[in-house]
Amino acid sequence: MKFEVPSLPYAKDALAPHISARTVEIHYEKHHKGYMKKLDAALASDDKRRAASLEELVRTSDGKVFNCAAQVWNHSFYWNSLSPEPKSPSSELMGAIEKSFGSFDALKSELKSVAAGEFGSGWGWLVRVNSTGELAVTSTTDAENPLPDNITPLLTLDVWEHAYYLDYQNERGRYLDALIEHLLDWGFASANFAKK
Ligand code: MN3
Repeated sequence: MKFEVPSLPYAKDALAPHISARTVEIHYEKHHKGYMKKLDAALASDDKRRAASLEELVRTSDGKVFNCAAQVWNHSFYWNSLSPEPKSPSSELMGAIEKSFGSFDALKSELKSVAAGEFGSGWGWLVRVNSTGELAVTSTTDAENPLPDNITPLLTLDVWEHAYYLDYQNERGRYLDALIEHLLDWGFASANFAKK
């Protein structure tokens, strides 16, 4: 298996006080790396799929391999969606935000409402719909992600309970406020938006 979980892009205590070092430690070391271990085990005797890229596996697999590969991909994307020193949107991204949502504040409020409304475990996303070029906010359930739908993810918010329960218990909304107000890195979203 050539896949490895990438290093965190910051120290484990860098997101505090909004996300504690203990949450990052368990989320990254146990959950994120745990999905990679399960993916390794699921592909142990499948040389063909072991040769695929992680993104190819996400796009073409189903069942357990999809679930593990997508959870590895989603978590790497999540860590990069957050930053202790988040940047603002590029002027190109801000233009698209205003076109699709009316204002940056309206987008933030939509992100919170859609991510908070995902019924169980899942993910909130800001995406570009490649067929129209419009931005949209969506949520997905469990390991599902927007990659197989010809949609380009720009940012993600993990709304599995393990992402916030130690810090916020059942209060998903307070966790989402902390992400949206303090940690979402619009510089990362701008770089993803610039990819054609
Ligand atoms: Mn998670």
